[in-house]
Amino acid sequence: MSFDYDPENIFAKILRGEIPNKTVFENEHALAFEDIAPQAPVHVMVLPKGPYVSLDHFAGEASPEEQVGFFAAVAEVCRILGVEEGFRAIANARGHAHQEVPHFHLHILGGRPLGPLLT
Ligand code: D5M
Repeated sequence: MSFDYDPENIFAKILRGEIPNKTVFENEHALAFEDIAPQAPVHVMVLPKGPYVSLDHFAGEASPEEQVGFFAAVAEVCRILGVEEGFRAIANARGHAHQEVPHFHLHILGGRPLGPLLT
């Protein structure tokens, strides 16, 4: 599988500061911000700063430092969000999963009972 990153995707523009966002957390590895159309009381995107299209791209090609840094940021975001009672992390990839933005991101959803995971 080859991955072709589009540097003009909307999350790339957010990372470059060209589009505003409601930041929850940022460090050298990751940015987390509120989803523009939240589907739960807590709905935050967490994305690595590197140019990765999808979870399989990130997991296959990001360095160990980028991967550890990203998942450490996810843990910090969960702490900030206060989702002790539970949350769901979703990564959509490509057409069958309706990925809208081709920069890898995790949706963190919570703040209420979410019900069973449906396909
Ligand atoms: O979902 C992409 C998600 O990104 C979707 O829930 C809307 C959100 N989105 C799109 N544009 C913005 C901006 N500008 N700010 C915040 N959130 C945004 P996926 O289908 O996983 O690619």
